[in-house]
Amino acid sequence: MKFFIVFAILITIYKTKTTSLLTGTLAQNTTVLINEKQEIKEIDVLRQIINQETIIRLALVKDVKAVVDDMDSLKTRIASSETAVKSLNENVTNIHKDLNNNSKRTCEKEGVNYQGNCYYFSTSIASFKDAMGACHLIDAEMVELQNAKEEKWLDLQFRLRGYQTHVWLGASDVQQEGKFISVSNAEELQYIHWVKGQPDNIRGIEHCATYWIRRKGMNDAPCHNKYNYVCKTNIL
Ligand SMILES: [Ca+2]
Repeated sequence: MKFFIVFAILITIYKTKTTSLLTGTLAQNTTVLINEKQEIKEIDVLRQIINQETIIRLALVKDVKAVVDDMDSLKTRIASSETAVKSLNENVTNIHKDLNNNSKRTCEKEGVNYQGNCYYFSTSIASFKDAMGACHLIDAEMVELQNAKEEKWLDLQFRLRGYQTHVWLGASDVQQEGKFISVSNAEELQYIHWVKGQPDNIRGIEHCATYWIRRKGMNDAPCHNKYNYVCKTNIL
C-alpha cells in the first residue's frame, strides 16, 4: 500500500514537472516569434524609408542639374548681353564724339567756343521775345550771366562787336515784380550784378533783363525794346 502511495506521489511530481517544462518552452518559442515579427516589421519600415530617401535624392540630383544648366545658360546670356552693351556704349560714345565735333565745327563757323559753351552773337537787334525765339530756333538759350569771369568776357565781346546801349539777358520778372528768374529754366539766377539803382522798373514796364554796356552791369528794361542778344548752348 505504501508503495502505491509513493508511486502515485512520484507520478504526480513527474507530471507537474513535465507540464511546467513544456509550458516554459512554448512561452519561449512564442516570444521569439513575436520578436522576429517585430524585427521584420521594423526592417520593412526601414526599407520603405530608404526607398523614399532614394527617390527624394534622385529628384534633388535632377533639380540641381537643371539649376546648374539654367545657370550656365544664364551666364552665357549675361556674357552675350555684356558684349552687346559694351558695343552699344562704344557706339554712343562715338556718336557723342561726332556730335561734339560737329557742334564744335558749327560753333567755330558761326559762334565762339568759350569754356565748353558756344556763344552766337546777334548781328541785328530784336525785342526780348523775338531774341528768345531766335535762340530757340538754333536749340540755344538767351545768355545769362553765370559768374564774374563770364561777365567780363562777354563785356569784351560786346565791345569788340560794337554793340551799343544794351544786350538782352535771359531773365525776366514778368511773373513776379522784382523777382528776376531765368527764362530757360524758371529758376533763380545763379549770378547777379545789377548796376547801382537797378532794377528800377521805370514807369512800371521794365520786366526784362539787359546788360547795360556803358555802365557794365545788369539792368531792367521794357521787353519790347530792341537790343542785340546772344544765344548760348553747351557743346561738351
Ligand atoms: Ca531799369
